[in-house]
Amino acid sequence: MRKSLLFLTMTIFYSCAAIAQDIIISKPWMRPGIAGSNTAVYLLITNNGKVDHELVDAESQVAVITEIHKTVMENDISKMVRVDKIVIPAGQTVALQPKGMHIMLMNLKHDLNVGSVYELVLSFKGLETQVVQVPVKQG
Ligand SMILES: [Cu+2]
Repeated sequence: MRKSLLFLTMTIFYSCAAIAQDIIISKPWMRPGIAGSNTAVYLLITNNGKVDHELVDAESQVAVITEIHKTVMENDISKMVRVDKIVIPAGQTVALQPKGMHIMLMNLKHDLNVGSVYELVLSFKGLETQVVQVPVKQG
């Protein structure tokens, strides 16, 4: 009886640990920008889990509005479109990169200069939010 309880406790502990490590964010960076203008955050999202995960929200203190965007071609003109979520398939890495998906920071509250680092909070459906330190770099 006691043995099975211990086993159960350990099972719960290990499954929680596994979920917490499912999503790995790497290589975050963003372009510099001036107050009142827009800029974008780029990064890699790796899903080491066995189920698909979804990025559903992003927040930043440096911008009035933060949105998840993708870039689409329309009549040979590229334009940005807001999306509700980005699916990160199990075992895969999704790149947010220039000319592709990105986190859009709109109406910057102050200048973002090369060398500065700012927090970005990413929300994944059903997972803990992730706080990412994003350095400002020249693209
Ligand atoms: Cu955009």
